[in-house]
Amino acid sequence: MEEKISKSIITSFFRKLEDSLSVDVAIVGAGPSGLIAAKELAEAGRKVAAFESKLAPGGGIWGGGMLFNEIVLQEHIIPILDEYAINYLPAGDGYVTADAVEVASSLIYGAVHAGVRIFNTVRVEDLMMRDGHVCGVVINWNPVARLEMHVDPLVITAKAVLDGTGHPSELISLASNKAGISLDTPTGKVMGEKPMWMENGETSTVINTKRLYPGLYASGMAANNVMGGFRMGPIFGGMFLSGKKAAGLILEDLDKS
Ligand code: 48F
Repeated sequence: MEEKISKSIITSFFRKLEDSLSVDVAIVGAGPSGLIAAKELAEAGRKVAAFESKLAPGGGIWGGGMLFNEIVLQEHIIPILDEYAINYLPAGDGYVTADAVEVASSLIYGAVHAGVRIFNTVRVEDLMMRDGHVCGVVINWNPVARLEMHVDPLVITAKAVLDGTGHPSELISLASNKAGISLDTPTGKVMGEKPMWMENGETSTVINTKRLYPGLYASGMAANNVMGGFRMGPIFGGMFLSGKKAAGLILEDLDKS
């Protein structure tokens, strides 16, 4: 029996990995914006793999505000909550609250059931580029990176790559520093996140969600960091809308190619 169990896991995992060696879209970071974008893209019939360095996908949702596991959303986000059948309570002044655990698990479930392959504990450590176009991601086990083991990575090719890594915008920073590419920002470089300003941050996250280089897009707090937007704490409407917008932009470009 033990052999059968081990063999089943190995066989299914490698089937999943092998089938994801070449995808339409690689999502880096399974926070709220990445998960929402991933579901939208998969529902549009695209092959999507998401790579999350932590054991649990969900990013900054789980902890709510200061570990009080409730998040706040604007009332106009209710249709998206309904899409996932997420419960919410009115909080007055145009806001609702939702249970952080319910939101995180629903976004994960939504993505996986739309056909997204989520590879957790896998860190994207580099990009692949050809002829002025980002065309893949370089992956390794996150524990390998954390233990500083000298282990070479593997590569996933992708027509589009979405940086949903949150505050550090890891991938785009790397593309800017290492590949020296000029990003579609006012300075051509990563502008850097500004301090807390919830209202402004919420709006700017959506505006800042864009294609920064052929094949390379940013969503959520990564988009804000790249474009110099404000941070906004445990209010999540902007993250949800940013994920939707990123998916739309990627689909538009994929349809053209
Ligand atoms: O930060 P995160 O939740 O992304 P987001 O969609 O949402 C931000 C909010 O959670 C919150 C906020 C709300 O107002 O400000 O912060 O911008 O999730 C980013 C995910 O990316 C993973 C990281 O573990 C987290 O789960 N991640 C970061 N770098 C890498 C990565 C990497 N190099 N490879 C794979 N995953």
